[in-house]
Amino acid sequence: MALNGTGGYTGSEVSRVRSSHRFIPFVMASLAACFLLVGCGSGGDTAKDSGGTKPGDSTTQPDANKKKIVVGFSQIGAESAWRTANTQSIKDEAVKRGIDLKFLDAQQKQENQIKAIRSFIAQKVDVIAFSPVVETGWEPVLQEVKKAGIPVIVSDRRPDVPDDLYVTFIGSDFVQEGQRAADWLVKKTGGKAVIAELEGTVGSAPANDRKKGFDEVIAKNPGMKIVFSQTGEFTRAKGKEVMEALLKSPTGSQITALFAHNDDMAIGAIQAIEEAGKVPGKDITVVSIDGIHDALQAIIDGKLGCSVECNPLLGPPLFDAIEAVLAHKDLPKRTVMKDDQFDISNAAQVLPDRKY
Ligand code: GYE
Repeated sequence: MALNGTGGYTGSEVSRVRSSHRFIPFVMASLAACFLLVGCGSGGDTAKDSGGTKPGDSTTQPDANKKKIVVGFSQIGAESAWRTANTQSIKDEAVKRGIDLKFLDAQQKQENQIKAIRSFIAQKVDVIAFSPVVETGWEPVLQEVKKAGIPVIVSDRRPDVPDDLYVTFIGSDFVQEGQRAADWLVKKTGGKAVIAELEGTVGSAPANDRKKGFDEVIAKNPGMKIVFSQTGEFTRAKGKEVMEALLKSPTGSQITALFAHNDDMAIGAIQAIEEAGKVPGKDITVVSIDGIHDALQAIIDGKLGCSVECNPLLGPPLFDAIEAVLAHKDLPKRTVMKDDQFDISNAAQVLPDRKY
């Protein structure tokens, strides 16, 4: 969808979304007329526009007359504590707003996500939302969605597609997260380190962008060298396995720092470091991304140096965007989540309230 100068959508794009949902104002207008006729419109703001049709607002119409918003969401899987928290946030928010959520878990497979999206088209859902497991290969299926006139909202990871194939993208700035992890490491090590890197899912936006941001900073510091880089697929088990193998190799014995693209891999790697008889936090400085509960605990325990936060609680902004698009409101092309950063200076304060 083309952006206009003010960060919204051009008139023709809005009307495309509008026309695909033209039944909503129509139904609401009919309901309003009905209430006026039978005299039960008093005291309520009968539907002037579909912006007033928020499900869960039970003040004006009996439940039976309300058309529930139906949303299809294709989730990547359940690889990390971040993902579990993200799924919970989305499901909770749908329940809170009375939205009918059709949620499908793709178990890390793009083909499953494509199938899920096609099934949402067939079911004629009001909005399709998804978090793309990898960046590329989405154009054909998103063209199909466009043809069906269903708006697409992207959450968490960005697909590499033309702008007109989705309405809005809500998620964190992964490049900046990588930069922040590197900045912390440069400072902590005085600009001298032999670094191993555990990358996220191959081809995924967070793996590509976090690496890019991290590398940019490291390249400016001649005393910092990345000597090993391999995927740990964003999981604790794989992070541990890869680190175990590395520590047995000649390269592994030189490592003084580890950058993991997420906390789960860092925690798995910390176990491997300890089992290899080394001391995480002393022999090897570890930095990662997400800011999950277990990472904060590992910081307090002195094993993890820093975790750059990546906020998984995307349910509220996602459903705000869904309701806005159905109410024909302009949306920015991109909403960046605000993220914090944790190390020994603040982890203990944050831990008690950390739900994930
Ligand atoms: O950092 C990682 C997860 O896409 C931001 O995916 C997300 C990443 C997150 O599995 O833990």
